[in-house]
Amino acid sequence: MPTDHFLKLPAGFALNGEVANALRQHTPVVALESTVVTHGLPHPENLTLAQDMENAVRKAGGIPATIAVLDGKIQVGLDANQLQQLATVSHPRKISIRDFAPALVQRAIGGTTVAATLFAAHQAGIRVFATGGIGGVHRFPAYDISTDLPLLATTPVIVVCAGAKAILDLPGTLEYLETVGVPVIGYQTDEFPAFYSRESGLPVSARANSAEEVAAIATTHWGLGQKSALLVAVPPPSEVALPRIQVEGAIEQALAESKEQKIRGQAITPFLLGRVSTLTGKASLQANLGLLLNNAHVAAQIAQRLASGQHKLI
Ligand code: PSU
Ligand code: MN
Repeated sequence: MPTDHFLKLPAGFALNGEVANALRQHTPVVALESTVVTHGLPHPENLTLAQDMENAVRKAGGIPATIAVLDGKIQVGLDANQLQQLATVSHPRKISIRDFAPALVQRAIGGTTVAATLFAAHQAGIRVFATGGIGGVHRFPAYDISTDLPLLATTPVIVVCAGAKAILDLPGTLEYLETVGVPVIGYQTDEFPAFYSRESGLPVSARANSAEEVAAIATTHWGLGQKSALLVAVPPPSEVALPRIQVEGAIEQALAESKEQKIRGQAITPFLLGRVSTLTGKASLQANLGLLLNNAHVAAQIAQRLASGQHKLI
């Protein structure tokens, strides 16, 4: 057991006191992504969502660790002021793993992507992470593959999501995850969800029916000596989920606009998600908020089982 592993964090990290205590005492900790706060949601929904996600983790008996870059450090766990600063700053950076060092040196403020949050969570010894949807293989251009995927291949953390962002090439994204050996676990489902929608027509690699089963599969996977993440795909709650056909029209239009405006690189995901959100109106915002909260709740339950060891070891 890496008892004081987190005390050896490199100088570029700042570990929140409450999170440090939780890790020391083996209280369940759930890492939370922050690009959704800086680039994914409008203000003030971004701040209330971040606070609600933290509360959802606490209600389920866990300690939240929202990860972001502020004050020249990779912050693992934010206090109320830091969260507010992150949610209101103008021109925040979108920070993936290669963007950390420049952002620290230049004392920039930024939200961390799934890849960057995974990296930081693992460095701090956190084993469960909740997000909305992972990045993946883009539909266009197809060579645009999110750093989220190679990081999932090499980082032993449970990532709880509602699948991959619906704007992506979902079959291509699942093929990549198969190639690099990341288990894709459907949470009480056999189908990979499509972020806003419960259905995609695509299968997961295994199904788990409870938090306990996820914890057992993760412990067994890592116990074999495997180093990858486990992707836990949770369908968005029925009350907020949108039919896939309704979202697809908006995605097609957003994609056409992105081609026309030659949007590329880091900017494409926020652009497409922003356009889909505008085109589908309040319904997609409600779906996005609902699935994020649900994922935080499920992640906390998994972290609880993992921390208590209340699962069968194979
Ligand atoms: N939510 C948004 N916009 C984003 C993201 C989330 O509304 O840009 C981030 C996620 O953090 C995800 C990342 O990890 O987009 C993937 O972006 P890219 O395709 O540039 O790797
Ligand atoms: Mn990209």
